[in-house]
Amino acid sequence: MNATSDREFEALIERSSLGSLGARLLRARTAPHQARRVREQASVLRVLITGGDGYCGWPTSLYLSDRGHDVTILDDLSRRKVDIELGTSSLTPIRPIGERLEAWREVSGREIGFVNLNLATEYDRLVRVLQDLQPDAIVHFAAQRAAPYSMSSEHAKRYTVDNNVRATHNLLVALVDADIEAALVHLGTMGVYGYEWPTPIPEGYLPVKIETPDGEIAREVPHPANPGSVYHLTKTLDELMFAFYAKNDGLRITDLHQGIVWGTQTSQTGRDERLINRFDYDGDYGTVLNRFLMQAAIGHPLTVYGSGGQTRAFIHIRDTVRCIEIAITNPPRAGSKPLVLNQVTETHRIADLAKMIERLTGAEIANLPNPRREADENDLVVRNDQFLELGLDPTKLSGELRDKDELLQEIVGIAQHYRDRADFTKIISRAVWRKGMETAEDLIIDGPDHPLK
Ligand code: USQ
Repeated sequence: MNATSDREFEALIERSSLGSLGARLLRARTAPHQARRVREQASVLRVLITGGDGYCGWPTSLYLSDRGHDVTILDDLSRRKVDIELGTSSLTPIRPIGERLEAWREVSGREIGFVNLNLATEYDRLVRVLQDLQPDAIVHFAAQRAAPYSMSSEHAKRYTVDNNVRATHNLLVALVDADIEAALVHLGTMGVYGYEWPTPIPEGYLPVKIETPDGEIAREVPHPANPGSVYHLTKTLDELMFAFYAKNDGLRITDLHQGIVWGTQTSQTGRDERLINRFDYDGDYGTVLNRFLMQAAIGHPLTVYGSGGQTRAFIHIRDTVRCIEIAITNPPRAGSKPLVLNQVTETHRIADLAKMIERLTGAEIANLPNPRREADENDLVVRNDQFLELGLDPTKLSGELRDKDELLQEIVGIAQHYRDRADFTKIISRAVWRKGMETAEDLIIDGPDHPLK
């Protein structure tokens, strides 16, 4: 069969709108590599999303499905199990994965496939899934992603390394084993660079000059890795594995060095309450800006660690999902080194974010002992030219005041709506970077006398 004939091409588009049914038909009738070329021309990709039940993975799965891609989620639902371990849960009521997918089918008319699989331990099944699915792109979110959790105990340190490193390595080996040419897009982190660098942080690679007996030579080397937690350490180990498999096996890999994500809803997750995204506010998994907005919503002081002079990179969840589509549709060529894109849109000092929310909501600010080992003050300037050149139009806090307030108020509103679900004893982080470091006491004890109850 001529895979690129007009008839086949039109038939592909027709089938792809049928979601996974169309994908199955296509698989049955076309050789995998021919089929991939046809789909790439149609810009309709078959995408496997590992970790597609999580905070970034779920909205990305819906966004890509909404954009016409044929999406399958692969997830072991471990994020839900960690909630049980920690005795906490998302502030927003997230539905079981089966209900989420059924709701999406009802709302959009599109199907998303689901495979319950642990990447770190179920290698043989993984190979079979890849052979069966023949994905064009794989978005690899699946990881234990909380820095405080990764530092909270010996168990958590070992779990984070065992789980994250084995998952990534198994995926790389399986891609080679199953002879899959898919573009692999990995959710890495800005934290691999550390947060201090004397010039703007480049995108993955650093030009260097080396003195040799024959004179100076110029090279480009991977940016020095400088992880600040066991979780961030796993992402630096991922980088080395990517460099090796790109060089040795020609895998096409994009590593996204993402900043701190904020926000909850995208236009897809907002369509039905059963599609709502996670909202983590607890001391381990809640990230700083979402935590501050939730704290403001329930009348809790904003938990600034130390002076708040830490500067970090940020991105809104709506930009995350857009960046992923840009990345899967612009992969590097086989034989290239991994493409690194800094997935950030702006940087802010933590104290400035707290002041911004104080002005907006009247919340109090509490400067608490910092449970982490990190610089009290740092400057951070990050290059993100590649995403801007590829068409990203960022959603920024540093934009017009009105837009900024609307974005922040939307999240405060969601947190207020679900505030009865909050467990006030889970807000203060108990994870410390070294034994003996101080943590704060609970600032507000929930109970019948609390003014918001
Ligand atoms: N912080 C506070 N108060 C809080 C929580 C955090 O002052 O209540 C401070 C922390 O000390 C830190 C900064 O805010 O200086 C960021 O902390 P975070 O918990 O928001 O983010 P982090 O632990 O760095 O990790 C998060 C995600 C991780 C991702 C990373 C991107 O959990 O998966 O990789 O952001 S980045 O930070 O750019 O490395």
